[in-house]
Amino acid sequence: MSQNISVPDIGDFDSVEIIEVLVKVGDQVSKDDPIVTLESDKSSVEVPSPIAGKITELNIKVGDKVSKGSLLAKLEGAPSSDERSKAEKDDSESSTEDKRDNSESNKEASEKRYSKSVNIIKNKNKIFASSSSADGDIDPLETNEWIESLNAVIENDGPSRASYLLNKVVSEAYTAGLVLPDTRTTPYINTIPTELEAKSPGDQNIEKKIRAYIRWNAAAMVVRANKISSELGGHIGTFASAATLYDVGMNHFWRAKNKDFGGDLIYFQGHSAPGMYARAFLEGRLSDKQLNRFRQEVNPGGLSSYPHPWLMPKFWQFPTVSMGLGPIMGIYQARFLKYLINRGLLKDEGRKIWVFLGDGETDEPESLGAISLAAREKLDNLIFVINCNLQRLDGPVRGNGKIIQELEGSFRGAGWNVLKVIWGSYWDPLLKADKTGLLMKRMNEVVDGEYQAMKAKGGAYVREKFFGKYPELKKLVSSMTDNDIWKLNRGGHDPHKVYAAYHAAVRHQGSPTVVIAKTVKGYGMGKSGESINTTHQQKKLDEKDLLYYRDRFNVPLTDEQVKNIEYYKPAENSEEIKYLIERRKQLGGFIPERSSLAVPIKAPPKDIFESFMKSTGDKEMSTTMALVRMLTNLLRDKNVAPRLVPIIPDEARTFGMEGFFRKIGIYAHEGQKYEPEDSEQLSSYKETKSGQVLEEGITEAGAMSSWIAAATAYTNHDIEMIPVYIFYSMFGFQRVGDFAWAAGDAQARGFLIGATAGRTTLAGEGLQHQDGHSHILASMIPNCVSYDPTFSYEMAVIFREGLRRMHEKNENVFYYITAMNENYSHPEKPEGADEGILKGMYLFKEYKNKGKIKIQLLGSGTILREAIAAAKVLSEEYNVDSDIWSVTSFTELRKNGMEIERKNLLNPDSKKEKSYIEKCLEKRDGPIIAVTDYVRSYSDQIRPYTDKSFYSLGTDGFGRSDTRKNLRKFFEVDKEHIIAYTLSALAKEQLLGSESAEKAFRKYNIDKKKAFPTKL
Ligand SMILES: Cc1ncc(C[n+]2csc(CCOP(=O)(O)OP(=O)(O)O)c2C)c(N)n1
Ligand SMILES: [Mg+2]
Repeated sequence: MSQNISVPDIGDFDSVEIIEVLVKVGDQVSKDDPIVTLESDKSSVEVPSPIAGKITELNIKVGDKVSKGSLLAKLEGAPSSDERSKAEKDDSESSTEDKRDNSESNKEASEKRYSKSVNIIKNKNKIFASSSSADGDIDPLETNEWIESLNAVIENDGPSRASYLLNKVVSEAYTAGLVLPDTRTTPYINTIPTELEAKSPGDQNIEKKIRAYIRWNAAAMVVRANKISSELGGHIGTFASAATLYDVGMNHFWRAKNKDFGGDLIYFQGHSAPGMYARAFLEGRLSDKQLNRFRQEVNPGGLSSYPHPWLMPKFWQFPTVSMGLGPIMGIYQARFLKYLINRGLLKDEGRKIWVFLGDGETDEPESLGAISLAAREKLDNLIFVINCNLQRLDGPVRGNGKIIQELEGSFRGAGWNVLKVIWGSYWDPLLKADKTGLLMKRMNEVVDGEYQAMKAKGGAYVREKFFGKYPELKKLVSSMTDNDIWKLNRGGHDPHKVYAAYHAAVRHQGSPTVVIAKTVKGYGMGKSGESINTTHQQKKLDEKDLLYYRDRFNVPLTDEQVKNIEYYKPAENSEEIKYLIERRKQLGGFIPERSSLAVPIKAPPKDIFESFMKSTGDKEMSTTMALVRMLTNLLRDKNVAPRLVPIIPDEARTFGMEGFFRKIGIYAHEGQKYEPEDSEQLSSYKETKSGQVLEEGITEAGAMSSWIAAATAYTNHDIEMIPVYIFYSMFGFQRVGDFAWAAGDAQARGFLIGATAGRTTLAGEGLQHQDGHSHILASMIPNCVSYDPTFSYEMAVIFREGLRRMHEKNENVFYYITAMNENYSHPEKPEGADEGILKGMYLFKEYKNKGKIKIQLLGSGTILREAIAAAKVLSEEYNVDSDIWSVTSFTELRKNGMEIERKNLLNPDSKKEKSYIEKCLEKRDGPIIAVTDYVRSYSDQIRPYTDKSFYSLGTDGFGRSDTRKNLRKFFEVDKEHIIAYTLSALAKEQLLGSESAEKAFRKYNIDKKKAFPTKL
């Protein structure tokens, strides 16, 4: 059967150019294989073959203009149902590359999941034994009848029938116009009723001892460090409050990565790090010498203050101490894990992402900002544990309210499974004995400020202030001593309650879970720091405090040993150590541990980039378009294609990337449940479960978190991925700078693209868009390699090298490249320019016509083109010759300059080594004029590394909307200003009289009275 391949609906474009013909007569093509690439002035898009078959006729050639319906080719063939799409093929090929043994059968893999048995709600005889008049009940008998009816339904027809009836009744009530009470929150009690708690199989006695030793060693480590110097700091109170939350996970839930299993991923709360070191010490992974080096990292072997993979690359996985970043990065990590599974790149092993955060940390917008996404994406591989010790650094988190209730409302509202762990087991008999409901009422009415004070002030205070409010409650505890009352524990310190919550959390399906646990900050620290406002910064414990701490947790150390702040570690063959090691063995190994089994990606063939090395002739395009075309080409390479992760926060059309929607699909875990409005079009909005594009919506923080997840997949999932996050205008580094820093710490590998960059290049948008400083921000991150290319061949050389360094050679750097939306023609790559492009500068053009006067003209990005134009005028009209340097990276030049200068200073007797800038410029005459579309400090970076006079022009000041021409005039980086300022600089250098400059100022109407742009 012969079939025509015609141009489908390409949206608003007519008469677009064919820039590539990707098949020839006789070629066998699969369905969706690209036939030609079309390019409008804004974007390029491939036309796929509608069916599989053999090309029998080609009706077009490169350069032809086509419109909707134009005949492109004919082919012989028929659609074949078993034909797998190219993407699918690539996916399966790449997943077999994974070094980890993936041959395991699905059955075995599924055994590594937690058993699916959910907590079946058992029948309860009574929900409330009797109702109370204290809560305004005007007819307790009637209330009881309702409750008994409900109990009868639960008993006879089961909980789901009871839920159904309740829902029905509630719906009826809404229809009748009743205003029902707010149900975002549940009573201030544990979510899991006592009788439904899963029981821990662990040996509680041994676990208690282990926990005590870990607590002790963590505190001892901080106190010891501060004996060395109080500069060193550290925290005791946070881990003291969280020890049980971590210990239960370590002993029973968190499965390590090993050759058979990918491992659960745990985001530890940053300043609870001492606890993780203390456990690793008992596990034999860290020595006492290393503990003694807590926060003394300058010499090798120290332990980092917080989780920093850069500093402890074999230990820490996630940098979490900048509050708020851990939670959102954890959410997107869970989402990215599902993405890898849904794309067929990883098998589903039921791995979990656990994220620990403080209650104060939830103040950060990033902490809660993506919780609705987590629910929407049904991330049941995600578990948050919020340690609600009711305090942050300065004082109570919600003194006048209840943080646990507030969080419950937010998470429930967002669609999470919420498990509150508020009260410990000692409260169980009291709650059971509370026939009036008053205890729960009291629990509900006390605010966090009071709860905190109670734990600071002792049992008598609690009796008086908490139970004393109602005579019935006072009576309830009348047989208890003050000490008994003091022992009434909080849920987060009760291993039974914590176990039950984690057990339920890992089995929950369909939505993420948050465990909200109530604890005491500085638990066990007594007068020196338990539940007091200054707990957070307590890093010194005196002898008395230490003895108290030892006694409180029964740590078997003599007074003398306590005074010496000795660590405690039982013998290797003690039951505690054997137990601890055995537990971890059962769970597959130690946590945290950072490793990578990822296989490097084979570099794509050179020809993928070859077309960009040639001149575009009259054809104009932007560097953004060139990059998008490069990515399109890379999607044809079988090694690279499946690993590319294009990430865009709602700006694909801005960058001309809409062609990716149809070609590789937008990732959507539920596929596409609707027919898109533009389904007939070539670039229609295609959402699919195996989609490759991460279309994030308007969240730069989310997009950056996705990028970090993908950029560290080589270690967290043992698969090398190539994330390319293209952000819009200044909403890149400026918005997500802290994430970019964390990415450096995490040793991310991938591309960040600052698109429509440059203060005057993104013309119309104005002050809060035009980016004139992202390169400065990027330059501060030690392992970020950044470039501001002008021409498509520069972009190609840089991008290719990025792929090679990061994904083939596995260097732990990431690339930041700015791309512009200004269309212009691109010249051919000058012979031998590659090295200079990568090092930061190369000679683009020389004027040596007639002039005796010479300048070194350095430019980057679009403003290089203004410099090129200025050079021509300077040469032709003013007899000033120039060497024009394309500076692809002032930042890379500076790095080299700094390093060489230091080397020379360290070796005063040796022959002076030359920096790359010096090598380029040493034999060249004249002062340097450097021009960029960025603030002057960008080009000023290299000032110290050259002896030449240096003048920089840049775009300091607030941007504003106007045309490019007017903006460049305003910021004084246009051709005319470059000419005039160059002539003036030459006058200052006494290489030329001042008349030329004055003439130019007049000729170009340069207003000398205009204020400096930063003041306008
Ligand atoms: C972005 C950021 N701001 C400030 C800090 C400094 N800081 C460290 S811990 C802390 C208080 C933490 O309180 P919470 O989250 O309740 O944790 P807790 O120690 O109580 O468990 C602050 C403000 C930080 N680490 N990160
Ligand atoms: Mg707190």
